[in-house]
Amino acid sequence: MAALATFATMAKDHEGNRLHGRSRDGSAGGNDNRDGGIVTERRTKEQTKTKKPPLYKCILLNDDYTPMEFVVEILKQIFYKPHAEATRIMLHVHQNGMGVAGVYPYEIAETKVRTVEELARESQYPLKCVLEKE
Ligand code: TYC
Repeated sequence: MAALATFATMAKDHEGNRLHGRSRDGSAGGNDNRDGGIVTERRTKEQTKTKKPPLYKCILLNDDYTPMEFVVEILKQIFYKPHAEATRIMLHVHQNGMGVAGVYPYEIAETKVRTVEELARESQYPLKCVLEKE
């Protein structure tokens, strides 16, 4: 019995986290009670392998032809901005030449840029949207 307890104490999981022998309920995370009453529990915090992806700003550019209402609709429908914020961003772009519509991981940002320019082209507006790494 002592030998079994020692084994449980020394056991490591596939990430090298030490598993610890225990004889209580098993309510804590990472437990496995298939071992005749010995319950194991992680002592160390589980390592997170996922890194945050680099983020990219979708920047709307001003032009003289795209209607303000069209830009507001783009901000609402593609960038999920509420009406008041969409209007504020549109006016910022109109007055300052450019402005951030949203910030996303690369593939999402790239897809939004394509969608914006596709919708603009369909309506024959010159609206441009570009990416900038944060
Ligand atoms: N400047 C445009 C106008 O006066 C409006 C506009 C705003 C266009 C933002 C593009 O990204 C833009 N109709």
